[in-house]
Amino acid sequence: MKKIPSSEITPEELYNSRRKFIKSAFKTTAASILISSCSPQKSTEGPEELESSGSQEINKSYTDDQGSPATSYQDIINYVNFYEFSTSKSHPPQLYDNFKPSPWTIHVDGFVNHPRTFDIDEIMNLFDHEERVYRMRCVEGWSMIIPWVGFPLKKLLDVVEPTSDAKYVRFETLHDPEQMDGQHNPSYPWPYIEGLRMNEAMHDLTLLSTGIYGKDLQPQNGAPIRLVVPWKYGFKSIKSIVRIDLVSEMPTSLWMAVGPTEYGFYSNVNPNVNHPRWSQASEQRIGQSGRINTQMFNGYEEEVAYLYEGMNLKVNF
Ligand SMILES: Nc1nc2c(c(=O)[nH]1)N[C@H]1C(S)=C(S)[C@@H](COP(=O)(O)O)O[C@H]1N2
Ligand SMILES: [Mo]
Repeated sequence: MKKIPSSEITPEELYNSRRKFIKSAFKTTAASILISSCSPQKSTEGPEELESSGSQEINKSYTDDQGSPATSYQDIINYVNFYEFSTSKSHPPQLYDNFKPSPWTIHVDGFVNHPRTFDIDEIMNLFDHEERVYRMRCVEGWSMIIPWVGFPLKKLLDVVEPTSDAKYVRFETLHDPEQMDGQHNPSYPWPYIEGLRMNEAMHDLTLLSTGIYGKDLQPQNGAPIRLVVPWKYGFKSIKSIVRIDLVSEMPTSLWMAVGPTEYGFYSNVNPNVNHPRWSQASEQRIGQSGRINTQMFNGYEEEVAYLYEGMNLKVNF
């Protein structure tokens, strides 16, 4: 048995301790299959190949809460939106040559009792990581099912203790054009910003993720840590976070700034509210042919609809 390949950027020792830690937090059979499965080790830089029979087994054992199988690891790492690197969805591995996801810190500040700077390794050890298989629906009309490794954002917020003035959470991606070449593109007001209302941020479905399929996040998926909000369009799930601020006013996200008539703050997946330039009624599941119907709140209506009671979802898009 070869061991699971580490991400190229993580020192072996740290990698092993992370894996040990994550392994101990796993509860499902699927997770233990993954941990003990064979996958090829690649010596070169770049996305790992998982075209083995082992990965097929992995894929089969991962299903979302509706029984749909997870998207292949290959598709998840090769079909991405990460404008800090490129506006194209397929990224050549050299794009990440200058990107350093380690060392990495996240500053958490604003209306909190205990402002704090977390080192990424501290985060790996402070919070029990678990696996969550979520649907991910991009506003462009495609979707995936992704087995995340992560922990509820609430756990981190509980540590810093938001005060009663905190109404929203504002997230910020690394801004360093030396590391992320796409940030030389002047069409976007870098850094990438996203936000959640307090009760959205505290919802149990809302994750901070550090891995996919049991491996550390690849740069293109938002290494070393990114947000995952499965009932909202994918762009809310901000990648490579360096700051989290508890604020009193609704943050202006990058997409709100770029296209205020096309992208709202809430951006809940809603098949009845079309994008001004295309329908949101259906979606293409990556790796499958044809289109499937898009579900209200991306299929998480039972869990999250109460957050928006009394709100006009067509106006507050
Ligand atoms: N910082 C940052 N976060 C980002 C993006 C981005 O360009 N920059 N793209 C978003 C979009 S549009 C989507 S659909 C998801 C895609 O996540 P994935 O590529 O890991 O599937 O990331 C979101 N997070
Ligand atoms: Mo997206």
